[in-house]
Amino acid sequence: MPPTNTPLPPTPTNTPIPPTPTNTPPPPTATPTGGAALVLYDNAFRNGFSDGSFSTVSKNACDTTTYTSASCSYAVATGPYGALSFRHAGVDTGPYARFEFTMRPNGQPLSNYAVAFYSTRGAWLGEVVLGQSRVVATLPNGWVRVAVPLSELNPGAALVGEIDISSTRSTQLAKVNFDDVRLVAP
Ligand SMILES: [Ca+2]
Repeated sequence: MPPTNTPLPPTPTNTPIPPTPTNTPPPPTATPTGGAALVLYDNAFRNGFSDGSFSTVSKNACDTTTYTSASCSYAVATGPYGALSFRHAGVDTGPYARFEFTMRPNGQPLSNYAVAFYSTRGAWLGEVVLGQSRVVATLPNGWVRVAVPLSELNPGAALVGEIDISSTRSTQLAKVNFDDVRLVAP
């Protein structure tokens, strides 16, 4: 009877040497997120926003004669209840605390204008008529910076499809300029 080959015991494999831990760099220091912003307009529409302005008498999407950031701003003269309107497929405003922009009202009261947010389905989310209390900075050359908390414009944090800076008047208004339109984090 032929001897049966007894199986060789398995050769122990060398267990791999654990890799020498390399010095991992310390995690980067967390920088405050204050001021993080989503720009809707600066010299052009940005970050997926497009121009849906309506009831305008004249407009210039890049007026180089005045601005708060080079090289231009948005100039618009509205007809009855006209608006500079920002359209988007759907913006989550959750990360942001306020909607702000610079404006050159050209001698008109800010109460001639209101800000309104609408959902992607066109549902009204919130509206604020502007006024001096909304001015957070007075800038050179007749410009002001205006800010409105999103708690007043989109309290339910719905996806936003339209943001209007609209005339509250049934009459034609003088030309105004807007620049640096953005959503800003706390
Ligand atoms: Ca600009």
